[in-house]
Amino acid sequence: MRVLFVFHHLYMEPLGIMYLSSVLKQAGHETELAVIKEQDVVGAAQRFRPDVVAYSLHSGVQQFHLALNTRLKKEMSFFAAFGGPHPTFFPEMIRDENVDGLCLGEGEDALLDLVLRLERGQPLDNLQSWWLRSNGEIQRNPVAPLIEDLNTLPFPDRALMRSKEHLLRYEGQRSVMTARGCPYNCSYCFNHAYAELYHGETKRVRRRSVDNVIEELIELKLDHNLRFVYFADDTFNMGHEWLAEFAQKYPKKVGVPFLCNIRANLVTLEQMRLIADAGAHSVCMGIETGDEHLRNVVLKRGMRDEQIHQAAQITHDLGLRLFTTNMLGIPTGSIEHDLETVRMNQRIKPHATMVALLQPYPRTKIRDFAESRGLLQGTAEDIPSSFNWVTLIKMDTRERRQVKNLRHLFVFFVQAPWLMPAARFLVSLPLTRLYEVLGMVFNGYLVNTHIFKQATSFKSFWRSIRFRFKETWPFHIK
Ligand code: B12
Ligand code: SF4
Repeated sequence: MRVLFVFHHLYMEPLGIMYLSSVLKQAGHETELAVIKEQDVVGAAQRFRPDVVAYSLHSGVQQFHLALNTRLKKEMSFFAAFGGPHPTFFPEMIRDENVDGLCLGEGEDALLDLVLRLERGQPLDNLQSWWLRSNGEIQRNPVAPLIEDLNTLPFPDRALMRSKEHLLRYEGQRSVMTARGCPYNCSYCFNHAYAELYHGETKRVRRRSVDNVIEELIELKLDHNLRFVYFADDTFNMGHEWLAEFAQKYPKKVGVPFLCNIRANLVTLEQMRLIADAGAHSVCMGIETGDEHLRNVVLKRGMRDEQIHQAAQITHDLGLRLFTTNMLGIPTGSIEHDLETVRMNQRIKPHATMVALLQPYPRTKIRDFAESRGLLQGTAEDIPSSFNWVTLIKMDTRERRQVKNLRHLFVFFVQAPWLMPAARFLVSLPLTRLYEVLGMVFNGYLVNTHIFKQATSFKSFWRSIRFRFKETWPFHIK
């Protein structure tokens, strides 16, 4: 069978579809990838003649995917399969009459089962994890259990990306996941909703063995121009024994600098030393908000100010680069709370920051919270493709301008605290577009050079700026 994956926009390697592609190829099927923002997807599909078109999407890009699918359906006949975070948390999208089926949750076994049934011409009854449309009826099947042993999975299909390398943001960087899942329940994140979907039946966090991870990395080192690794695990700093073994093997067998995500409340000097000894170059730590009440009561982060300060201090002491993630426009918060987030970053001195406006994604607790307080506007269909600029949290015009401006100026206030006395004035000016460009250029520079260890060349700088701008371009069918 021929399966065409469709993805909206490349930035880092899309590990989800790369895993799906590997599983299909292992079973003898053919796969291809078409990227909406870069390619004529209709032409690519006409050339490849897929039996299945597999769309992978997050919330915000669904309308475009549905329109593209309708267009493709007019040109050729295929099974239209949808999966990824949006269909998982908003399966109501099956109402679109051109969606043949959508997969909730993990997709490896589910997609393989579907393709096998289609190949054999068997009926699609009781296909676990799928909502299917047949003869105008919707069949809703329960999710299959999560894959317990991740070592049984083949490595992600890097060959799928071979002709698309130039579309990724960073040259020589590979994404790798050592684990799936996170034990925390932050109200804005998909993890608690995922646990509900699986009714707590499978272990929430599953981690590959160190040897299995190292084997993948050795392959990457041999076959690809591996210069930097991004461990995309939700929370990397878990499991002392695992980290100790990793710290012992990674430097000898791989020895390439990496970035990983950490949670401040789990940080200890001993554990961070293991991560540093393994060869980490940078760590990404979620601050989200400088206000402890908002952080713990509204966002359910379970993390005190003191823990954040200590974790940052340890990171600096070990010579690691610190990257923080932050959110503005949190429901029931105000510009004062957002300025507190700036102040916290000033105190802990990150090398670069990432700032987004809080986006209440479908099935998240923060969405219910915002709705119950009358702070939600629009529906799941109104979510924009990126949460960095537009949010469905209700604000008046003045507040919205302040929050957007602060988002763009955040990096300047953090790196140059002497600007703070002018902060309230600067964020009130109608200069959003100018701030956006300035912030994008300055923060892009800091992220590239400090966090992802890219050369300070004009080429690498231009490549990343081009990506940031491209993310904001509207979709169109070529
Ligand atoms: C790494 C990451 C990124 C990276 C790279 C994303 C990429 N292009 O791959 C970066 C930092 C660029 C990023 C950006 C964004 N991300 Co992101 N990201 C993640 C993260 C942490 C890991 C993704 C991953 O590789 N997962 C591992 C793979 C194995 O899982 P998967 O992708 O879900 O795929 C599995 C299933 O979903 C399913 N599946 C997927 N597609 C399909 C298709 C079919 C047909 C089938 C059958 C099954 C199927 O099978 C796969 C294998 O089991 C996830 C959280 C998470 N842990 O998943 C958030 C997450 C996906 N991101 C999210 C968001 C919102 C974004 C942004 C929109 C944020 C923004 N800046 O505006 C952007 C999107 C920009 C873009 N162009 O992609 C949300 C999505 C929420 C939602 N309801 O849609 C998530 C869930 C985090 C969260 N907030 O809860 N992200
Ligand atoms: S710690 Fe990170 S990945 Fe885990 S639930 Fe919270 S936001 Fe999600």
